[in-house]
Amino acid sequence: MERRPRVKPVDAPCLPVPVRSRPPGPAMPLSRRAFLATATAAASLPLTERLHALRLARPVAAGGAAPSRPCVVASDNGLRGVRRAYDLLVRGDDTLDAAIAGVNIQELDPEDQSVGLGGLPNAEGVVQLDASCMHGPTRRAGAVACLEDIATPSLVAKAVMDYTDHVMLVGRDAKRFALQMGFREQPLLTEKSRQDWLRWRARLNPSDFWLDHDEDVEIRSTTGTINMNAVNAAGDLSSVTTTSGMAYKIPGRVGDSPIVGAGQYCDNTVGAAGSTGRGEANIKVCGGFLTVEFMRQGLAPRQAALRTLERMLAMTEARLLDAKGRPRFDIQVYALNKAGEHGAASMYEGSQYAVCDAGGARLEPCAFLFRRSEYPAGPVPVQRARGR
Ligand code: SD4
Repeated sequence: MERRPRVKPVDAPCLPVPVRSRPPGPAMPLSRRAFLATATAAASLPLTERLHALRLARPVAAGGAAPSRPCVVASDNGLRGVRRAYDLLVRGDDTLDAAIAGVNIQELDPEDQSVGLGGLPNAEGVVQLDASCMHGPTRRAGAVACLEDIATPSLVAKAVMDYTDHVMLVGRDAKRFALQMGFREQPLLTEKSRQDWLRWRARLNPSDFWLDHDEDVEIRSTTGTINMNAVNAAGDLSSVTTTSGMAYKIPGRVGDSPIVGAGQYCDNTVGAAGSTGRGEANIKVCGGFLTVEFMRQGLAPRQAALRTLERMLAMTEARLLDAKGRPRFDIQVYALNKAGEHGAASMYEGSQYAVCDAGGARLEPCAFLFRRSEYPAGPVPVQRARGR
């Protein structure tokens, strides 16, 4: 007998939300003399301390106006999702239900190649999904990793949370659990993602037996992921992150997204945070947890996100840094506190995040540690296991 999912998946993608044209937030007031003094003093410091000093001096756009609740914050691909989640919060829905309904839009969108249906596959052409969630009011968490053939891993993660005494299920047993809970099995590899994978494979090694096609020079290997954090009018919080992970990853690889405390974290007394980008960098600093802890210590969400990035940088292995200590990857951290203040930061300039509050759904700029022009130039060096 086929059972209906006890957790109702959302299957109707929303229409895109128009981006409100909005002037960037006010720059931090800082005189030229003060900036130069800070920069000069900072020059003699070790890299991370120098970044810290410059970060305080650098006039980045402020992360939003006066805080208001409800508020929903997400990675930039969550612009439609934050609007949906916000609307659900306004009508009184639970914060985790609202956030998951928000990320379901990307999970079920075959055009988003970083999440759920249509996600780019692993090196063997198999789509393996990761997700985790946390419910602030009840202090519960759920996660799945390496889940195949189920388009909404966020809902499966919630089902783990709702119906088991465990926090995480993985691989084929996670799928078996999902099927038992009534989730529908479906092929997740779209024709577009399959073609991208075939091109990637053909160009892996010039001397293998797969022929390269000259017109196929552009290899799409970028990933996206969606993290969403929500606070309602009463100050209750929840968080969720869902992804197909790094494109063409080694089969079985699990990123940060399904790791509670890394890909996302929520403490109902403080706030919620999550991350997108190179998961390996985030796992090593437990970035979601760390960001919430920084907020607990009194940092504003944007400052907390920047601090977490500094820790990621400090924990980066030498092979991923250029001669000037700049990382060869990007990563973003998103943060929301109980008051409805929000902010986000990225290793490199140019990222945005989605937010929806009383001011509507919009994209805001992320703070950053490095200018885009500082991204290490030239070919990525051969990665060697030894010697670094
Ligand atoms: C992962 N953090 O699996 C994810 C991937 C990602 O933008 O967010 N890419 O490591």
